Amino acid sequence: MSPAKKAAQVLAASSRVAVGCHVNPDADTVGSALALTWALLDLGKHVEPLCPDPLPANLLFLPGAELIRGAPPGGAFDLGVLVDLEGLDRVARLAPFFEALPHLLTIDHHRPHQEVGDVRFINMRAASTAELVYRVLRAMAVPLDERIATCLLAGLVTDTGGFRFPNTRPQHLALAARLMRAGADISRIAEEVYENRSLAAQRLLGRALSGLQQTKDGHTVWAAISYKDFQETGSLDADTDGIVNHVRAVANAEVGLLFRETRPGRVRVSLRSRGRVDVAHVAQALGGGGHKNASGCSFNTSLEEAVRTTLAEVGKSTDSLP
Ligand SMILES: [Mn+2]
Repeated sequence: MSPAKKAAQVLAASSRVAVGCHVNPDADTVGSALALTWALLDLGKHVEPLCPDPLPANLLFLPGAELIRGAPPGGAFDLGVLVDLEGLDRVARLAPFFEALPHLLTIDHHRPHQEVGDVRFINMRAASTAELVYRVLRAMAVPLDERIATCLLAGLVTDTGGFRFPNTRPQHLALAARLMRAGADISRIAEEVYENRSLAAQRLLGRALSGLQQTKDGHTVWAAISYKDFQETGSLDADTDGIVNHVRAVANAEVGLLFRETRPGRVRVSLRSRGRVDVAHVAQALGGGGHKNASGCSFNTSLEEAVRTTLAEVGKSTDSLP
């Protein structure tokens, strides 16, 4: 049986389902969770979508965003579904709740660092979790409507960088067409997600880009945002979303890095590759994880120390490049 059919079977057999999104939620985890929520509600099931963090303002347009709760609900559940996450640590304080459920289904496209769930639908070649959820819904014979299509297309659009990243394949454009025919408005999704930034977030972007630095060989470009930058612009870590893609956009840069000192002594790093360098490999060596072209890790050190350590590890992969 295909993993999509197996997932569909487990969902069909459950009547009370909790769906979990990852910390620092993005459109793929939230869109996937909400598409599943609508489908299961339509089938007459009790569904609770959960997220350990509040949704960023640019995802509140997603149909059903108001249904997402931050705390585990009361009552018994037969099934937990985790979407777009590769380890229980990614649901943070909700982990004990999901771990205690009788069954756990994981639908994801990240390289797993934990075998979470007794039923797993993992496809690392997928560009988004949303397209895997689409396959599960199709296996369940759930009809697409505007709500479900909007949630899935939001995940697909953002995880392919608006169909520009190297993970974009013809099947993604075909799926986007299918979702648009079901009522999803792609230009509204793009506007809501990408052109909804606060003034503080835009000013933070300006600071990050004005401090861009480059290694001597030009392969790696990085920006560092200090705790002071956050304080002086009145912005939050969620406002750094997307900045790393501007960093990588420098001509000939193979790797783009964004360092954020989210609080003194705590640094989070986003790594992006154009495709020749496997940044999942780099992040794993530094205790993090992710995809070949997009990964992350964190440090409990100063900003300078985090930059030095990361550049040394990235150098092992870029030194051999021409
Ligand atoms: Mn994803």
